[in-house]
Amino acid sequence: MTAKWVIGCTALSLLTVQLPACGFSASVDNLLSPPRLTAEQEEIYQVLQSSAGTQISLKYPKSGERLSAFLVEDLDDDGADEAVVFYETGRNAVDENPLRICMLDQADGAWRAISEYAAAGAEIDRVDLVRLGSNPRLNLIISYSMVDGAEHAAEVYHYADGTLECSRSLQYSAMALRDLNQDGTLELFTVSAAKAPDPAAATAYALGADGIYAQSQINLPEAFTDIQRLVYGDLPTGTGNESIPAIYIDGTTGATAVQTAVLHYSDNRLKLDYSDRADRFPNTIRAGGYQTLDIDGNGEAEIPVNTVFYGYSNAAEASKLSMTNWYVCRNNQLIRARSSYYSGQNGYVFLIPRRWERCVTALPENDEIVFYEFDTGEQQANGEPILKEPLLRLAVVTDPVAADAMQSEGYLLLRQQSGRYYLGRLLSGSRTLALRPSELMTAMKYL
Ligand SMILES: [Ca+2]
Ligand SMILES: [Ca+2]
Ligand SMILES: [Ca+2]
Repeated sequence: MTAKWVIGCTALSLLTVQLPACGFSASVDNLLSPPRLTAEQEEIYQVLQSSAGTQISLKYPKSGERLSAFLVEDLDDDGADEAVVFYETGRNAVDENPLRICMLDQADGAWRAISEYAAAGAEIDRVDLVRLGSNPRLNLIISYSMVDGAEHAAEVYHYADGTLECSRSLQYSAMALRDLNQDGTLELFTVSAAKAPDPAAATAYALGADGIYAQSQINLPEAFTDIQRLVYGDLPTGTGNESIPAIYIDGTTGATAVQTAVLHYSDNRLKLDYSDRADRFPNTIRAGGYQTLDIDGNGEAEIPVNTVFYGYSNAAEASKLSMTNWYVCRNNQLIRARSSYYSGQNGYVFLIPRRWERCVTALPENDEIVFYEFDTGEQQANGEPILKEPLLRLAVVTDPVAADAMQSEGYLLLRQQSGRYYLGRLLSGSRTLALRPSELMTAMKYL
């Protein structure tokens, strides 16, 4: 079970963002052996066995805050708890999905099974119990992954008048329960990859007081074949200091590329704020590892796109090091906010100080990245820049002895994280371009 949980959680964090990253609220004991049942769970389990048979095995959600096979809550707000149990039954046919949900209620102090349901997927991704929109009822949202692991489904239930009603069945690639418009109520948000003939689409559901969903769907211009992640951030409207909460969708296009579309939700409607257009440059297309994130910590998300480092635009392809530019969206256009050196392998971003822009470049040297001032007036015959003084060396090592030795040579230890030592050596270079240690500290972002 340990392996399966860990794989499930890793896959979730890579593929989709559904509320907080996977919660390891289960204790170490829980991960090593099936959780011991409480007296109440034991009682419910006995009733389940007499209803569904003894050949059953409990099933546990892979992520989220509710990691138990038992959900015991007051679902209909009548003051008494109901129970929902996830399990597989051993008496199914070969081609039948064995995953089941059993609903139990109490009468005269004893549990009794009310109904059994076939689950809408092979594994339970997560279980949430939330109010949606302005409707006061509690919704039990069970999310599933399919056998292939790529497709997902969710069912929204509520318990009323002694029956568990399903108000929505959804299929999606990424899902979130989030207050998209920041009005104090949650919406259910899904994004589906394109599946011919259907385009990729985003859908928001808010549940009205009358129990009817206000549903808004927009088709996404990109033919996303999968959704990598959902990212949230403020998007300035261009009017004073006003900003709106926006949703950034990093989706897969082509074999390994990623593109980003930006939306927001207001007046019960989704609206598209940015998508790539063939006639505009730059576009958001880049390799899959480059994820949209708030790189400078100002609340607005930035989209990373690669280009070549300053000074190398006329040089041969082989000699070029990638520089990553971080873009924000304004009026359906990308505006560069910052430039950086991005090391996906070592898990860091070095934001290029503004006074280095267009006059400092970077080169790999002996497993380090070295930043040089270059001649902005002339270049070498092969198109490469004429390098002047080095300004900074960045190194990442895993050996503590090596890290110690480098510090005695004058490297600063910038961070120690996940078994890695991040080190930087400031070199005098030109007086106007030399960095202070505090500037180096703030320029480094760790992923
Ligand atoms: Ca109840
Ligand atoms: Ca809301
Ligand atoms: Ca930002």
